[in-house]
Amino acid sequence: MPKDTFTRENKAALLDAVNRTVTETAVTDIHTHLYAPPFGELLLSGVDELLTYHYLIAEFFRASDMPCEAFWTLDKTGRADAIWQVLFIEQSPLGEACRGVLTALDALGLDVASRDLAAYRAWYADRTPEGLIDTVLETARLQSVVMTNDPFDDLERPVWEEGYAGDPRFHAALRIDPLLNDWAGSHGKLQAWGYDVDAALSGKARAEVRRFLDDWVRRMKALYLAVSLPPEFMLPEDSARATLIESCVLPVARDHNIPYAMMVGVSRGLNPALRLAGDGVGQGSLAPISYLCATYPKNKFMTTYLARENQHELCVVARKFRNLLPFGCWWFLNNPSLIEEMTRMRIELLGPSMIPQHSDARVLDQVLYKWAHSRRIIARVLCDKYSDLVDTGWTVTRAEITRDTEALLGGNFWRFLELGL
Ligand code: FIX
Ligand code: ZN
Repeated sequence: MPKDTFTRENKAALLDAVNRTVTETAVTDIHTHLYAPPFGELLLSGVDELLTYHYLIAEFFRASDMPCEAFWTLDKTGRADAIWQVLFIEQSPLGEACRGVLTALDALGLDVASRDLAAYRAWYADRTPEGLIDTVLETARLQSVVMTNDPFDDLERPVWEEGYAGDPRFHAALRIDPLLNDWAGSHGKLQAWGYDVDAALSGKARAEVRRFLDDWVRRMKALYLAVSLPPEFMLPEDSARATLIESCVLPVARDHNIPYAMMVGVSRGLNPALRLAGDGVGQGSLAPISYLCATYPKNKFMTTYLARENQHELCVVARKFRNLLPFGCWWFLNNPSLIEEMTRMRIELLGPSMIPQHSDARVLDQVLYKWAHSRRIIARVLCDKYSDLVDTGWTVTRAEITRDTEALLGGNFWRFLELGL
């Protein structure tokens, strides 16, 4: 048997090859909240940002008796100090988001055992943002990341309008939550920007919304259009959101041959006192996704659901529609036990025709932990699946493992973008 062919006789070598390949293959991170250098302070990094991630803020309020209002009066350093003290010193940092901070610091070569927050701050103070980006992307082995780009964001919009030159490592995704989830509040902004729209979404207004979307897809060179949606999201229905999706978003996405991504199941502001940390989850319905895939076969859709309960049905719907690409383990699902369960189920139902993970990183350094942790789990699942395969008498080559892993960690996304329907 050739050296790079694996059978049930050389399983140890097979498992070693899978682990190495998943560890080393470059990733395209298809959904993040990171920004390219020209966006300046919108790109967050450093230990204080890691510690004040909203996942940790939610956990802090469980473990501390500090009133919310008192916490929000602290500056960034004060908040980070409080979180470090309560979540890392007064109890063990067992939760996934806490563990993530430590994985990230360790990956950067910092001494996690020292528990020396001042030393971590001093290390970061010596880095330039550009140097840190290079180090982090190389260490995490990320080929590129997709940003979340919101034309309604007053800090972000001017950077685009002033002629953002682009950075090959950072791609854009046009995010349209205010448009679809708050037409009553957002149509006035379109008017102010020179689009002749009205609250009732007349024929003229729909054409103008299409012009708005078209302008921004072009300006950003957006790889896809995206929105997050509440558990109640439904189609078809008589609502501004439904009209905007069917009459504006889908025609523009089709014209540009780009996917429309829906992230479903977030209950915004479940506990508003926690601000960004106060969002919750609710079980959604797959009916709108089936409806869209069947009714618009010339459109491409990407979908992730926030509720664990929706994951199996999403796989089944994806089996029926090649214009649907399921992706990632979003937010409250981005925990080892749930990533493992979802990745196994997706491989079993869809083979390697999906995107197992995205980072959702809000802080640059987070990709170090999010990808390290997920790579381990993806590798474990693939080891089991290839092992089951060779048990049948099938043989697997190193080149085939590389092909499948590259598809899962980025290739499927790029191929889906190229797909013509
Ligand atoms: O809507 C989103 O893209 C979410 O990922 C965020 O709103 C959320 O706050 C987050 O960071 C989850 O990981
Ligand atoms: Zn996100």
